[in-house]
Amino acid sequence: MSMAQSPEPLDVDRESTRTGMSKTALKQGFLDNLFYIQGRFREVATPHDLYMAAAYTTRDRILERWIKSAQHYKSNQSRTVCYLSAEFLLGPHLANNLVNLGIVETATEAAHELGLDFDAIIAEEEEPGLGNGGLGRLAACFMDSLSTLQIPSIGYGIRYEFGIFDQTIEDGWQVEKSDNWLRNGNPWEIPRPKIRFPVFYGGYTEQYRDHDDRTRTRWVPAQIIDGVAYDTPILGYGVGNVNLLRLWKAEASESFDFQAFNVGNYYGAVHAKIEAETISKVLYPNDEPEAGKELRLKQQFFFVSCSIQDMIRLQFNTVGPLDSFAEKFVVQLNDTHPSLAVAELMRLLMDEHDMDWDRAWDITHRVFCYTNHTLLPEALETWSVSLFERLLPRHLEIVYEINRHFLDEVRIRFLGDEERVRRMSLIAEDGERRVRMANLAVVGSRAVNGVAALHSELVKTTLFKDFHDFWPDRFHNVTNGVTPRRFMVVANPRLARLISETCGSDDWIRDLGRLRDLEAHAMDSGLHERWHAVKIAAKRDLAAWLKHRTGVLLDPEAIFDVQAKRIHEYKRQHLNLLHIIRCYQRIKQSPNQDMVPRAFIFGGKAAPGYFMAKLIIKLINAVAEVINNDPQINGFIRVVFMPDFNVKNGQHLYPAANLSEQISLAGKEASGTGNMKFSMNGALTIGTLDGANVEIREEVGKENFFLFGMSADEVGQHQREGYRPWEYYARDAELKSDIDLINSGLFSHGDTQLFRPLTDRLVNQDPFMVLADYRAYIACQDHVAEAYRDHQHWTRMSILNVARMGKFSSDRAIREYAEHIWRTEPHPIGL
Ligand code: Z2T
Repeated sequence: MSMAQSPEPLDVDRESTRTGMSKTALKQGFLDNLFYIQGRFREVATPHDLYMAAAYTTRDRILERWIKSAQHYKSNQSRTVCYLSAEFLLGPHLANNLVNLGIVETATEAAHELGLDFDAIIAEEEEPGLGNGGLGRLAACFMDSLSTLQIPSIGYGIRYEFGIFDQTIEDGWQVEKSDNWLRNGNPWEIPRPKIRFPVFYGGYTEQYRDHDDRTRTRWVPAQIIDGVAYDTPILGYGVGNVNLLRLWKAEASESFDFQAFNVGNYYGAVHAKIEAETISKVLYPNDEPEAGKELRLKQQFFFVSCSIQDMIRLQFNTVGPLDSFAEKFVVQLNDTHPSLAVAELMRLLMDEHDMDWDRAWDITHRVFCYTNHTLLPEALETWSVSLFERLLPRHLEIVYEINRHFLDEVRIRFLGDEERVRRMSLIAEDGERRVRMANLAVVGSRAVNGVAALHSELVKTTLFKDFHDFWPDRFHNVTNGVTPRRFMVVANPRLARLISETCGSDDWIRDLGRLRDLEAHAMDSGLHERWHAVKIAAKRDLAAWLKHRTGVLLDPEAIFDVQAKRIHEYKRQHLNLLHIIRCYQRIKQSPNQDMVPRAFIFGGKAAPGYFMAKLIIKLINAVAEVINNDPQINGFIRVVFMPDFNVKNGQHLYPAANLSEQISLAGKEASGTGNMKFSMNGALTIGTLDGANVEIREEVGKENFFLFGMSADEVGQHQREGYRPWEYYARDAELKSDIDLINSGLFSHGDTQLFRPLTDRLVNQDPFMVLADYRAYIACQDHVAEAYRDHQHWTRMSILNVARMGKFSSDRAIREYAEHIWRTEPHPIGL
């Protein structure tokens, strides 16, 4: 960490071109960076050169605040939140940093005076897609809010060389292309080659006697890999605080390399380098664990070990002795991916820093907190004991020892209840023995939370019922939130401006509850007109974007009905499809009926190995092709699949949506966060009582939310009574004809077999009860269409949705974590 003083301006020019916020300073800074870093003149610069110069000019202004923050945190020995996450789905930095610096207008004017197209410069940025979906994006929103709330924090993760794949659609199928996001350089990161830690793998453990004749354990690894820090500054909105996102890149250990050279094995040394670097090479593109992938376990241990070693280094650099480690640091585990941290901290405290078990455990279990993100049983991580032992022999010993202490406690409390002991054990013993990472995380943590009220209840009553019986006070809820900076101000500047003008202030950007001020104007016809105009403008922009990318032309007057999220059966994109097919059949049967035009828009990636999800994408595109080209439909309904849904593309989608599809089977979506992003941008929701939908509906009012379908309780009941989807198929003639139409080959050039795996699964198994909710969904969609006819009323509902979304700011979520879980205080850095 830099010990330097905040840079004193050497002279006026330097001050103004590196840190000045005036238009002149920005222009000069930009031209200097273009010349001295990019080696370009204005006349020969490529669009990418211009983007890089803009990025450096912005970064210059952040760095000064960063050094100030680091110095303040250090000298105050501030309690620090460490957010450990295998994923950070950041999205593009430039526009977001300009908003947080408060210089969007000045920068835009500066660019125009230089004759540059600023929007084009911003669009040049390749986004760091270091995450799959909600979980990774949540981590990014939390980083923004931690800085904005001035809470000292470090995000720790992996600097994947390849992030989530780029999706293209070829012949209707998803095709994955590798995401070479670092190809043209990354101006936002600062490599820290001297912040480097060794990470051990494999080998064996042995006992030895130390100087005090105590028995100690030594881990003799078979492989050592170095983790090198790459830092990205995360600036808060309108504050001087800059926190750190520290991502680890794997490199061959210098000492290992040297050994290979000594025996003359040059090729061996180079090979070791290549193998070492594979550890941070690529993000696993699944939203649930891929069974038994050794490299994935290596990745998890890699970033966990580097991060904990770094925290111990910081402890020595700031506070001193390790006894106060749990006062200096709190670690939030983002799902179980980093839960090896529990065993790794124990190992480092005992084996490297001389602590006995009890002292080490006392610290460890006060440091960690764990967030659960799913109830889906197939998404709970376990690792086979044999793989675990081969890779992390010392950690297996520690896990066993934690388990022994823990199960002794369980046995004392629940005498003779060996069935319970078996369920709560860190080791699953049915079949091949496996380490249960969720149980490790719960046992090793001081607090456990779910991500929406319903989900946190289900965590207590189903998933972790035994643990809740045992430690009721350990369980919490923190409903997710999203950052209004990126998802309102950056994504939807027109709406942001209208809100600020209507409320007479932009305070809502840091205090989202202030959106309530809009309610006073919800009946104001002047506002209605402007609100509608803002939405139409966003719809035109999106339509142009989609026309350019897909060739499909949408009517901006139509209802923009959007479902954008990972493709998964539990999210039920196929339920949406059945409604589209119903609309299609209705028009075919009575072509002259008066119906509200709709544009059905989908976006989302399927895990490359998830066959059924990929088939759903193919079916969306197949249905689109038929409907969009049927002259009888005549554009009344249109279907389009937005390729490569990611943060950047999502920013085009949220502002343009009229209707947000949140139609998962109740009890399956832990929270959802897209639901919040849409509603904040004035879309109405059609949704089930699942995840955060429940709370969104409570906030916006049930009259402003289109609810349908079974509740989580009803789902459970229905399943216990025996669910027979084929009976729905047999009894509901329209449902039957919609499914039969898929099987007819109409959407597949006569191929009656292509979609059989999907339709057979619906009729015979239907694990996510699409057929049970079909009728209610169709009826609810009919209400939506009727409601849309009354433009005044719809606009009023849209305004009220935005006005009542204050709760769903990630600032509120972070405040709850800080107060109830972390017990951290803000440390303001002045401007
Ligand atoms: C993920 O994005 C989510 C849960 C996971 O469980 C894994 C991934 Cl990659 C292991 C999502 C949830 O599905 C979603 O409901 C939630 O809003 C989001 O995490 C953030 O909590």
